[in-house]
Amino acid sequence: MFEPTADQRALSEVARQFADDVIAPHAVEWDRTKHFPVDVFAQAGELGMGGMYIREDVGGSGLSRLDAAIIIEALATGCPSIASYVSIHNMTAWMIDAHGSPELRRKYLPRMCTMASLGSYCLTEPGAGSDAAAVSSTAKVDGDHYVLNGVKQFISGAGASDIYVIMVRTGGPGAKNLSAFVVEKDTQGLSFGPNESKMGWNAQPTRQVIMQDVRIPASQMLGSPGDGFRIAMSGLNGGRINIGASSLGGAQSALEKSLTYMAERSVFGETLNQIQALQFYVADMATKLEAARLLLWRAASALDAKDAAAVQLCAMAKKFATDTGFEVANTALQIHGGYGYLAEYGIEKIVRDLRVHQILEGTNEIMQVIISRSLIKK
Ligand code: FAD
Ligand code: 2MC
Repeated sequence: MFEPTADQRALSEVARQFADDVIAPHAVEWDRTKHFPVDVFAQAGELGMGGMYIREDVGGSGLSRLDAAIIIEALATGCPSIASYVSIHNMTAWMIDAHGSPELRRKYLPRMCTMASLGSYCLTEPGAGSDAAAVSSTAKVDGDHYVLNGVKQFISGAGASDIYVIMVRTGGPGAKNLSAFVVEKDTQGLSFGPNESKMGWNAQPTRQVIMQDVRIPASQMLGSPGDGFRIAMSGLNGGRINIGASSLGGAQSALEKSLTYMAERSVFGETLNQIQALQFYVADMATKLEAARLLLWRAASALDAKDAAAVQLCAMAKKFATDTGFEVANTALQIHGGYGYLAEYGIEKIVRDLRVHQILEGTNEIMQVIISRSLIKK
């Protein structure tokens, strides 16, 4: 629990090497040019990162949530936006693995595990963000098909991804009347909005997913009619751990850059690392990261163990790790002085990327709602 196993250390080293060699050297450029590096995802897929906790019979790696959190943290030292997209892809694939029919699993997962096919998770709508059960997109039965209509907002990877898991309403109001469907990119009636102009996460596109009479076989449904909200939420438990891990990786890299910079930069005749105020900054940064990491590992272990407390632990870990990651990265920017504000140092990009982790996969206020509900039983 407190110490990764030798296997977990090896996974972390492979992911860190990949981040150092393949991602980090290009991260600032990809942010500037809004480049979504599909070829890099294919390389990550070859290393088993496309189906981290997918069963092995369809090409998955069969790892635990704790293993995955360790991998995502290491990957995010290269670029949190890339690592977070890898997490969203894995969440989408896991929903098909856990809730799809044997046919859907065989049809989609082998290519998703190698990241030859990329996945997107489509829950949010213009009128349904935090209140996810307010989804108004619909799927109406038409013989042995369903016809989907509506708009999904803020969909990561949209337009580039091949596979869309979409939650829509198949009955009356409320959480119990949503269903989840797998929709392929080229399905007639499916289209995408323009790539949103964003503060961060520029190495992945964010677009609307628009459904206009999208007709798909009923066999594309995950689980049964009415299971959609539960499926969506169970995907998010692991997603929230990974978003927290991605924040830790970004912040860890900002801390490492700060230590290097402090050894090089001189002020008032001494290097920055001789100044006690800044020494205390890095001491606090490392301490907070370690505390957040332990809570994250605790939550991941609870999810692996199917512990009844896993939902609130995942919410605690998401909030604590994403708040901590942002705070640490922002302090790293301060340590760099004016240079931290320049794009070429790569610090301001980490701050921008980590800011959105406090908003997506459930805002940190919604994490407080989940935690407080578990404390104050209704
Ligand atoms: P709102 O729900 O309108 O919230 C506004 C404010 O009110 C927030 O501060 C919120 O915390 C607060 N609030 C709301 N309800 C409560 C409450 N009960 N108690 C206390 N405070 C409350 N969604 C997907 O489905 N798939 C994706 O791939 C995806 N990717 C994203 C990528 C980016 C870059 C962004 C920005 C968002 C993405 N999202 C995605 C959507 C994201 O999950 C939502 O933005 C988020 O859940 C918040 O919803 P909202 O933006 O509608 O805010
Ligand atoms: N895990 C498993 N089940 C869950 C769950 C979870 N995390 N959260 C809720 N459920 C179940 C819950 O147990 C209940 O089941 P049952 O009817 O059997 O009792 C059912 O779902 C309905 O739950 P609630 O009554 O709690 O539903 P409510 O409408 O009150 O809202 C809330 C729950 C606020 C927690 C949920 O709407 C939420 O998580 N909102 C945030 C939305 C979000 O995270 N969006 C992220 C989009 S993806 C993204 O941003 C990406 C970047 C990919």
